[in-house]
Amino acid sequence: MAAQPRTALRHEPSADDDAFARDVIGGLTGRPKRLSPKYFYDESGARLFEQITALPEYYPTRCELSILCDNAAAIARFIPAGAALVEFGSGSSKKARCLLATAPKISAYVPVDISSEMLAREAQGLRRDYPQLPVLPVEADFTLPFRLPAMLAGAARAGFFPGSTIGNFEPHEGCAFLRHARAMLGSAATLIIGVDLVKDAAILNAAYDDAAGVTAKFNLNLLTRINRELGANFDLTTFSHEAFYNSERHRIEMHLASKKRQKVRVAGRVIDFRAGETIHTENSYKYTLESFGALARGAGWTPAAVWTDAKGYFSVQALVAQEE
Ligand code: AVI
Repeated sequence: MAAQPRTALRHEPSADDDAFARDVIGGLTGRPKRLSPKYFYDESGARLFEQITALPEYYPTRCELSILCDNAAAIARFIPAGAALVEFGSGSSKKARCLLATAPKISAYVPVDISSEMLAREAQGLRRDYPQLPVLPVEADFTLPFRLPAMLAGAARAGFFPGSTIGNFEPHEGCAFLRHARAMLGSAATLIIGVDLVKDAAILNAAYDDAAGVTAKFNLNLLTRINRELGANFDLTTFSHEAFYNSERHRIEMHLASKKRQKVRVAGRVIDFRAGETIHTENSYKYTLESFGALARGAGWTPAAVWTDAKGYFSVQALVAQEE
């Protein structure tokens, strides 16, 4: 399941809590132990992720913004005239603004996000800055099927999926997401997507294990969240952040490693850790232009154009829907 950077809602007990408890217990009693990266983004996690995007070592956000701004006119040419722009996991809509500023033919902007607070705040700002543009927010988990506003019936649609969030999906899940986006956007659609690229391992390792320790805090915050929401007793000083590039699987792996043999209570269960045992918390897949092209083709899209930064670290790609 992909991570979804977002602003968290105030915590109130809900059916989601049961799902969280079930997922955490299932993940910690499995072998190897794992937790879904979607749980990184409580209020503190969302704040820490914002800090990560500004770190000197974390190149993806800076590279993608500069690609979008430097090539906005060329990218906008792939958005069909009169199309609605649907952004999956819109967050602050900062990146979409590059496109909105240069693509006057967009008929509506449809930010899709799980956080209603974030959606309401950003929609207000966008309506102020683009008074002619209908902004139609949709509160939804974009990884699951959801309905587009009825107003869009019959309109051409272009998707926007920046941030290389596709990299947090397992490749088969990424393929399923691209298929679902293709079905939702229709046969005349374009998808503008940010994809992080394979590169020197030292650059990747630094991006996910920064000198200031912000990514370590982001990773460890998952244990703080489990302590708070599931009454667990993780001692954070006994776990360490590990991040490394797995060159065989083309992915950064993040783990939390237990520094000693210990028992931890979680939601009424006792979980045993061996010294050095890890909880696998995230994968961030990196693609080549060829490997991502193959994934896209297999999901019903044809790669039509690619833009990269000068160092070739990151790509923004235009995909067009294949004929049925
Ligand atoms: C949200 N996602 C694309 C980030 C990434 O680079 O995989 C999440 C992240 N994890 C650690 N640093 C950033």
